[in-house]
Amino acid sequence: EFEFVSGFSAIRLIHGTNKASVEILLYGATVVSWNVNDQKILFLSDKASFENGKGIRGGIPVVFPQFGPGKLPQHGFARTKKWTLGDTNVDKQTGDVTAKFHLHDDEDTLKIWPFTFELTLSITLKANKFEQKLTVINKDDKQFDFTALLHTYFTVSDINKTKISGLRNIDYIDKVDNATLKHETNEYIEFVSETDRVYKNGATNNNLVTIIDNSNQQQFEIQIKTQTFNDFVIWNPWIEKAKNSNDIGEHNYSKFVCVEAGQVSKPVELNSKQTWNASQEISLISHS
Ligand code: TA6
Repeated sequence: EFEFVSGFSAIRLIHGTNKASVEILLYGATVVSWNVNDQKILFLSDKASFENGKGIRGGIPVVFPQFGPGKLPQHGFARTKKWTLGDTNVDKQTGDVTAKFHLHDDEDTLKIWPFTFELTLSITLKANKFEQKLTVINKDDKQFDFTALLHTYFTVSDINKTKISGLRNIDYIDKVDNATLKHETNEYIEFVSETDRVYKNGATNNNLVTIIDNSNQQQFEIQIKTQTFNDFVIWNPWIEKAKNSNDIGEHNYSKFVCVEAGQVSKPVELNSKQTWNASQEISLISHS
């Protein structure tokens, strides 16, 4: 079923099984929560700012058409625009709930990025899974290039006890070491300091990245499967940067890890009138 929250500024999808729910703001089509059996899978900072002009600190902001800094505002404009709600659907057999969100060019986007386009973010909530499919349509009569990413913040009990698997033997750009290109030799990525890496084509080799939260007996695994998003960004700002950030704070640094499916190491070149699709499917494997 569906519920509108705070005067239509957000929509909640509710599944009949596992008390599963997802809440999505029209602002950025940002998913701000995904809960299964009262467990909060996504991190949302208690200092997150919901004011216009900023991405939300937590949940899943959509990065488009530019990842990181550059000509456009950091991480592009999709995460700070108001999207519209399109079709919604409940599958009568499975109870799976889908909602679609749309964004297209307007006066403001054309000023900084001179192309006509349409984005659709389709979100499906299943009993213990959650899917996001991003569609980009080039409506212009010329080609445009873009990068795109789902900037997913996962809750962990303690970053010091969190491990990520599935990225072994993949080259990555280490953004905290002068963007040096390195090769991942470890089975598990662990966190001991600020981490900001772009695993290139991480998804084509393996197609499955797992987050293992090992704290206090509480063990759960989250699996991320992707299509077309060929890169994975892994980020934790660590203590100092969290402390100096207005919307994170020192108390939050250990409570999340960003594992971000995207296409960022090589921009997509999309011809006039062409469509590009990419998706992630996140599964909750076990929890206690
Ligand atoms: O995806 C990682 C990253 O690009 C980091 O470099 C870090 O800056 C983070 O995103 C957050 O960016 P934001 O603009 O939301 O502060």
